[in-house]
Amino acid sequence: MEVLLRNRAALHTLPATGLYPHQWSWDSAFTAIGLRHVSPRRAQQELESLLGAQWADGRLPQIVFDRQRDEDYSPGAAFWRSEEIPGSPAVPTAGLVQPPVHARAALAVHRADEAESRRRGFLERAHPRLLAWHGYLRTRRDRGGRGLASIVHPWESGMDNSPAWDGPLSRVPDVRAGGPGVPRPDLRHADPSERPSNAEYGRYLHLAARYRDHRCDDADAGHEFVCEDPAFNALWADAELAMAEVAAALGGDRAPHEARARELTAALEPLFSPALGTYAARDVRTGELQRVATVAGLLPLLLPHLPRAAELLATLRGPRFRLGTAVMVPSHDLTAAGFDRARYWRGPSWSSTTWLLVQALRGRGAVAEARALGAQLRRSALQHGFAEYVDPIDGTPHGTRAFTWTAALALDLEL
Ligand code: 9WN
Repeated sequence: MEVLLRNRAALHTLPATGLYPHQWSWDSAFTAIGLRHVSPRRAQQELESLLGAQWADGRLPQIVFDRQRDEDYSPGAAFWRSEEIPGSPAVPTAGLVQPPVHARAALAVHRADEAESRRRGFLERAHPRLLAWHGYLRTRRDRGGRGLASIVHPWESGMDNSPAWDGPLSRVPDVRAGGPGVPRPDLRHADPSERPSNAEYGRYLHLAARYRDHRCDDADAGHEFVCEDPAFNALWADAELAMAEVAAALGGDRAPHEARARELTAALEPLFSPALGTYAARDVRTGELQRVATVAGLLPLLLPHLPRAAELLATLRGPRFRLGTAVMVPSHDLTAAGFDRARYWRGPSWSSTTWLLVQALRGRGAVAEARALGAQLRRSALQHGFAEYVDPIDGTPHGTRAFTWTAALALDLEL
């Protein structure tokens, strides 16, 4: 609660003061899920401020920038120059997106106080924007032509340096080649051994610059990074199920959203890897499935009609992820050679993915495991000052502290 107040800025909440001085897309959704218990109105405003930065094509941006803090994070507003791109909103934003968890958050916020939501017309105003957001994914991001959304940058997965991106990223030029180093204001606030490397940043910046230089129009056939991410698409399918509830609450038709969720669930099927026992990311440019088990490949467990639920549960409980015996669920396969217990998305456990797995376990009737994992997340959050991520084996905290979504999701699990 204190963390949520401390990180508050205008109508939204910063992921963390210092390291992340702007508004992030999926962070705001997770923040709203916690905030609704404290102030349903503030939770509505958290989402409304993000929805207010929607582009004309429907995309919800990865970051909404505070111009006053442009020196404090890279790449910022001066890099993206979104105001020069047709269809961008009045506020400066990044052109990329993040996972579509917003409809699920909007539904939770509405249900927290339906009278307040109706009084402010929250759901009526959010509904067309959420429809347009999902419409953007459907019409502009099906780069593989198989009914799934593609991401065009690792940042869009929300799991930036996940080993799932090592293969596709190896084919991306590094902006550092022959040029100056990359700006790393993040390293003023974080230990370099816990952040993505300069080699990764060189490629991240190349991809972001190329996307920007093509006016973020999703029509660049030569873009070097185009991937289907199982988590991004599972979260979209889950968001369609939330949209069915939103539509019903507004007296509309839930059926098209339920059908869409079923289609997305079926479209995920070719991403299942029997060898890994998880879904895996597909590089759309080469057609290859990435042979790495990450927590992203477990998130389809959120979907009720998933044909692979039994296999995913077995993997989650098995040696790769050790649900119940590791302190927390890791972001990467514990048995993999590249598993790194401290570096960002290459091993540590995050509260966002842990919270999502708690929801998935609950949805599948694994109530005791859901309760135990949720309790562990809360204990760890309180004990370590709401750390950004923790060592999944011994619980050592890493990254920044007073991290907003850790506080928000721990609060949600308490109530
Ligand atoms: C780039 C804000 C964001 C999260 C992401 C997390 C991290 C940014 C960064 O921080 O990414 O978007 O600078 O590393 O990976 O999930 O939304 O908390």
